[in-house]
Amino acid sequence: MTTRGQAQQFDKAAFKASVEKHLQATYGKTKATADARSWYLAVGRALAEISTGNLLATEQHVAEKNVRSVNYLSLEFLIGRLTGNNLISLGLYDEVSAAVEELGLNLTDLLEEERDPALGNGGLGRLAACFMDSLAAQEFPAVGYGLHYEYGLFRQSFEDGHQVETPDAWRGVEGYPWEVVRPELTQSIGLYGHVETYTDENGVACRRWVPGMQFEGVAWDLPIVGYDNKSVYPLRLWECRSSAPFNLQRFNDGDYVGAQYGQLEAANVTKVLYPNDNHDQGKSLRLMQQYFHCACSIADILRRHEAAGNKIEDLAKFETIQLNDTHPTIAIPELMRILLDEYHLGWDAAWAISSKVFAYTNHTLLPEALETWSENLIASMLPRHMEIIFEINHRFMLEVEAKWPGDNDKKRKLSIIQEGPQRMVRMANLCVVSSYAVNGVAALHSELVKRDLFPEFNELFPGRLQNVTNGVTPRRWLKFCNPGLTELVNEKVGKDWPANLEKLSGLAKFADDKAFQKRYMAVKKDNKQRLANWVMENMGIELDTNAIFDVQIKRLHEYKRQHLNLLHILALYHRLVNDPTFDMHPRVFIFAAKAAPGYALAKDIIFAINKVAEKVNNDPRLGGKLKVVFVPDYRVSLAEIIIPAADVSEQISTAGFEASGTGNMKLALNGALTVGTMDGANVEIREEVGDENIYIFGLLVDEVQKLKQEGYDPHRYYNADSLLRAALDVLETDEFTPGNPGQLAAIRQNLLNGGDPFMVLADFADYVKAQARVDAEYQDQALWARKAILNTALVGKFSSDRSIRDYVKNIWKLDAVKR
Ligand code: 7GP
Ligand code: PLP
Repeated sequence: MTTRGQAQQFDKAAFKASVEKHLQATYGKTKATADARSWYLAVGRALAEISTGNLLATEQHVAEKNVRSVNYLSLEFLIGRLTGNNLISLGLYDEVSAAVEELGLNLTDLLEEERDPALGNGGLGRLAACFMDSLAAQEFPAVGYGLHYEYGLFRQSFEDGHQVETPDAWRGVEGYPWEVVRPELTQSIGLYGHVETYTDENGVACRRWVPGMQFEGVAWDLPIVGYDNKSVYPLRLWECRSSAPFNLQRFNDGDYVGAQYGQLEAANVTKVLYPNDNHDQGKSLRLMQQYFHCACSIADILRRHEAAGNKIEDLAKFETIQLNDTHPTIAIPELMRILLDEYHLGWDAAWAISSKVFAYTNHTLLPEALETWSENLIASMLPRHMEIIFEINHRFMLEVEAKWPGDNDKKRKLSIIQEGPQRMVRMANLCVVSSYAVNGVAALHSELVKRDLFPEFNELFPGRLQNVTNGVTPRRWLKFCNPGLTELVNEKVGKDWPANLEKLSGLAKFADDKAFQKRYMAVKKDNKQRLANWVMENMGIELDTNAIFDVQIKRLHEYKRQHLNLLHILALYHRLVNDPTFDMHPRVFIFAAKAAPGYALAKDIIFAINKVAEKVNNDPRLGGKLKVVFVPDYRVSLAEIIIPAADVSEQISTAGFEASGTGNMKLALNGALTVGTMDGANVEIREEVGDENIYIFGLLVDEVQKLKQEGYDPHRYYNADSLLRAALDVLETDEFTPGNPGQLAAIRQNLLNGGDPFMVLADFADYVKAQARVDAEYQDQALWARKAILNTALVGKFSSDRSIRDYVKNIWKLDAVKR
């Protein structure tokens, strides 16, 4: 990896001295007592000196320019390890590698010491991380706002095939070397209490919130280092602390225990990330997290605005706030509250500002993920916010009445308040009503948002509902994770593709070049060997790198259909054992996925895959043709090893359910061929790479919906297909759980008697056919190489740089600020 034009000035001697200083002064080790971890920490800290300097300088530069910026509010940022990536962005990879070598260390080994900051669940959090990277790379002024969870996403291990969760204290005892605390940015945040009316100095009656307790929000900044430039933007993570030894008011009221109870709660607010992906659990502590996040972030945005000498009336001119799904929705009534109660603006003036500040991204159509909060909960925790939400809704209902006079069904459907025995606040409705732009995350998804989720909103607010197709950062997801392919690409299209991914299209002309094909496949082979070594070292399973590496890595969810993949494996197993005429190219099925701790069926699927793996990996009848590996603890750093090694990418969600997917983009970029449904961004990947370079199968969105309406019957498929029957029925036996028949039966139950909610059986036959094509075409290595090369060449559209430019042009309207 080479240094580029904008690389930092690097003084090797000074850097080494800084590492040694931190080893001793910060981490209390001598060269004699230091272990690999303390060396990693010292190197990280020495590098952070550089990035922190640039962070503060960028902050000052942007403030002086007094330009418009975007504030990306997200409860999750799944950033992954920073050291390797920041070295690439700083342009110092080779220099630091050489410097640490002189200290007797190996950089690759040191990088392995870093624990992933797993401050997100999956796609939504990882997207936020790619977006921050692309904002910094293109120097669009931005601040990322999130939470400083003490525990990130749980760590996963397996005990007898079952998922076991343990807490993830990602900062370790020593703290994370890349973060810097910003005590001067501390915010005071209220909760509970009551609302009162008072008369101001002009004799006007006003409302104000008197919180029942106060928390402190402490800011930690992580540096988002711009690739090949000098800008570093903050990812600002708020940590909750208690502000006083105890709640004074309650203490004085004689409520001694209650006073300290508040203390205990403060410590809990940012303790742990909720481990749900595409699922809303509705716990009150989660609402507290959401409000704490929003209140700290809004206060910080207003602080910056005022410090620059700007008028509050001009807020929307200087700041836009992107809501990453509905999790930060409470920022809307929080800004309104401040404008009304603290700046004393009238409703119309406040709304004129607020309704031009917020934009909202929808990431899912799954009903169980659409957040609602009970009115009672909001009213007790945030009484003034509940009043404001009612007022927003009241005015909105007047608009609905004006558009559709007398249509109460429309009002019931669109209202922010869902009526019922327990009234609920629909956060998505609040977002759509209060934002100047709403977007879905892939073309198909955005169409479904308009057509199925919010058709009336689309009529009421023409143009508000838009699309921005997701993307991934080419720095982490090609340059950093796949050095072999990087070298090859550099040679063919030059070195500036990481900042201009469309340049990869220059590879297409080598797709039929035999020598290039050989080198491309040799890189793939090396990456497969690297993964095979990892699997051997960590799991003791031997993998043959001549086999097809078939990869499904993502959260475990019924809609993502890991169980469809499993049924295919069981079908292959059945045929290998029972059908002497059947043959196949050796294949390794690689899974990695965490299941939400409360999601029983997802855990059953993990258990089943692990049990099937135990059996097939040791069954001599299979002649080594079939291997199944469930790699534990899926996380960004594991994705970085698996993705470059993949031949086949499984993107097999039920059409209409995967909003976009981003794993699909990373895998295609690294030369894996997609086996996929016409869902999410698969549709656009197919458009880019061409139908002959992707394996599309299964029902289309409209077919799924029609089948559901007509009455879907899984038994129909079961009765008609003997291979499917064999694959399902073996789950009832003790084939994979000797002596314990029925341990895997829950999956079969769900698919047959549970109605098969995600139509696994309907897509099974077509899936098996697509897989047979994969098997046949892989055996023609030149043909396969051609297809893989074309995948790398033609997915330049899926750079998150392009996504960010789409946001900038169509929604945020920002100018870049070069340093
Ligand atoms: C995910 C979507 O499921 C995935 O399709 C998309 O690529 C990703 O967001 C980024 O847009 N959604 C979540 O991770 C999630 O938890 C519920 O959404 C709010
Ligand atoms: N989790 C991690 C660790 C990832 O790196 C990614 C994307 O690469 C995802 C989840 C999202 O995967 P998918 O888009 O397949 O759901």
